[in-house]
Amino acid sequence: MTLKKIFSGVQPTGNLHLGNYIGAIKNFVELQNENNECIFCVVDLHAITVKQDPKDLKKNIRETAATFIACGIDPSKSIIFNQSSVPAHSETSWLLSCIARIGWLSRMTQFKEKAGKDKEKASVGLYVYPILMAADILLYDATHVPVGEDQKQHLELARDISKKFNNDFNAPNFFKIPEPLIHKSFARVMSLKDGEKKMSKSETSDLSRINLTDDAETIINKIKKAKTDIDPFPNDVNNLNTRPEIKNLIGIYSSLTDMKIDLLLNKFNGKNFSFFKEKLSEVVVEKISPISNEIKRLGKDPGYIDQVLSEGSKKANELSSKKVRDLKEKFGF
Ligand code: AQP
Repeated sequence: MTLKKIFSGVQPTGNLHLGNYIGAIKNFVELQNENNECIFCVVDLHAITVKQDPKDLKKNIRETAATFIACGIDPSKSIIFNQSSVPAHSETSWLLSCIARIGWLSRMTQFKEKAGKDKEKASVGLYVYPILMAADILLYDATHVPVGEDQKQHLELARDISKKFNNDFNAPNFFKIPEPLIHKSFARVMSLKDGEKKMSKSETSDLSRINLTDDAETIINKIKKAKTDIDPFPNDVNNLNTRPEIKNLIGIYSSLTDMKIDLLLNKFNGKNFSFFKEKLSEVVVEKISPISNEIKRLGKDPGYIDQVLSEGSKKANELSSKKVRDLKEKFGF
C-alpha cells in the first residue's frame, strides 16, 4: 500500500467542537495510525482573518495543540506545529496569490458566509484565505488533505492553483495535486439548534455545539435541549433529508459508533426521541469525556505543549524551506 502524505489544519479560534472532531481530527488520528506521513498545523495565520484578542489567541494556540494530542495525535509520529512559526507559509501565500485568479476567489462560498452582508468591511485576509490554505498544503507536497465537507471548495482551489503553476512554469509535478479526504456518509456536523447551519466555534449560542472540553453533565444537557421535531423516530433513510435536525443527531450517533444508518434506524424503531437522546448522550460522553479530561490535564502543562510546537516547527521549517527556495527560483528570484 502506498503511504499518503497528509497535511491538515485547524484554526485556534476558540473551543474546538464535535464538528471539528468528526469532520477532521478523528480522521487525522486514523490516518496517523495507518502510518501515513502526517503534518497537523494549528493555523494561527488563518485565525487572524477575523479579529482575535492576542491573549486569547496565545491560549487558543496551545489549547488547539493540546486538543490534537488529547484526541490521539502522537507528536512522536506526526508533526504538530503552529503556522506563524514557519515563515514559508506567508511567503508562499504571496507567490501563489500571483497565480490564483480573482474570479476563482470570488466564487468561494465560505467568504460570502463569513463576511456576511457587509463584505466591504471584511478583511482582505478573509478573502484571500484559500490562497494561504493552498500554500499550507502545496509547500509540503501533501497528497491527501482530510477536511470537513465545508472545506471542499477551498481544496479544489488549491488543486487549480497547483495545476496552473505547473502549467504556467512548464514544471509538471512541481506541485502535487492534493486529494481531499472527506467522509462520504457524514462530513458536516450541524448546529444542535438549527439543522441548516453547521456547528461552529463562532456561533454565539454555546448550546448549538458540543465542545471537546464539555463535561458529561453539560453534554447531556445540550443533547436534551437539541432541536427535534414532532414526527416519530424515522424508520427510512430516505425520510432524513427533510428532517435536518434528526439527520444530524443520527449522523453523530452513527459516526461515533461506526454503526450504519439503516441498522441504527432499526435499533431505535418505535422508540421516542427522549430515549434516543439518552443513548446518544451516552455515546458522546463516552467518546468526549476522556478527550476533555486530557485537554484539562495538558492545560496544566503549557511547557510540554510549547516544546511539542517548537519541535514540530523545527521539522516543518526544514521541510518547507527547500520547497520555497525552489519555488522562488522558478519565478526567477
Ligand atoms: N460543523 C463541522 N462539521 C464537520 N467538519 C467541520 N469542521 C469545522 N466545522 C465542522 C472541520 O474542522 C476542520 C477545522 O476547521 P477550522 O476550525 O479550521 O475552521 P472552520 O471550518 O471555520 O470551523 P468553525 O468551527 O466554523 O470555526 P470558526 O467559527 O472559527 O470559523 C476543517 O477541516 C473543517 O472542515
